[in-house]
Amino acid sequence: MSAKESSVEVIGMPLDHGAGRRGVSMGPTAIRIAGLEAALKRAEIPSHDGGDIEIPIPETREPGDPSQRYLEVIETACSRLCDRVSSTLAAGRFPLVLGGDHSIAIGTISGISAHHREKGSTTPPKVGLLWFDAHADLNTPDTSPTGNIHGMPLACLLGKGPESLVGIGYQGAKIAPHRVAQIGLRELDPDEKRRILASDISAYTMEDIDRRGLSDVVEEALATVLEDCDHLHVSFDIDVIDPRFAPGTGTARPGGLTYREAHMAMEMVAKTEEVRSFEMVEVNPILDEGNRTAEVAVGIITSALGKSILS
Ligand SMILES: [Mn+2]
Repeated sequence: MSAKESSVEVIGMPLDHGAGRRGVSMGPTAIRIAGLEAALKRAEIPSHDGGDIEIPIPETREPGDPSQRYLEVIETACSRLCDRVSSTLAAGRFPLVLGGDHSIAIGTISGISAHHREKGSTTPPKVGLLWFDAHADLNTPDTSPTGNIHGMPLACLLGKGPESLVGIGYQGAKIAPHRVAQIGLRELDPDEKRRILASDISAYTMEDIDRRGLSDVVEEALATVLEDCDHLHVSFDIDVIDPRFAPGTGTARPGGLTYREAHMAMEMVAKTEEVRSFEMVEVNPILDEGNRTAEVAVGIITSALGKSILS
């Protein structure tokens, strides 16, 4: 079942408490204004916009512990998202989550995992994850240089991090490291490097992509995550794309994927017809030029959900 066959449920997650810079809470609006609904319609992908998850504004809250800033707000918001994602899947629909900063992946993937755990044979369930990102997002409060939780979601999902976040959906790891492939890495903290090397995560840096070519890397990553897999999720941090093409993001870093490379990767992902959910994160219209980063995001989403150039 691909996005074309099942109806897409758009879920806005305007959360920016996990990021160091404000404004990514306007990502869902920017992506809608960039024409998401019309683009899905043109690609003949049936969709329904379910609106946004309710989130308090940061001005009404204190950040709290500086090593895990805004933990409570993020926990509450991600628990709500978790419920929405699992009920969307239970209804046989395709969750398309619009962030928001990358901490929202804790909610999205916990929801996917909780849904499959109810009927699956393994814990964590057989959820494959493709993580497109310049960063590994594998920090924990004791290693994070900033205390910003958007640098920690993958660690939380693997079972390491603040207990309240590891406990969303159910207590414990939501995904197995050998079912995770990270693509586009180019800015890692020393502890993150050690964590990747000591784990079963498949990690592809920009150097790997430069040397081997992106299609080779994506093909290998897909083969890894699709092996004995019940659900493939794609988490797409817009900062994986080079800032020449997608400048509107809080942690922009030169040396990323080109516009065409990002599309080719999504086209390869779509061709598998195995993707069951997708999230787009870190689009920040305050840092953008016009709304061009959100426009790029719309193109990426429609490619991933099955719009090909000739078919
Ligand atoms: Mn990220």
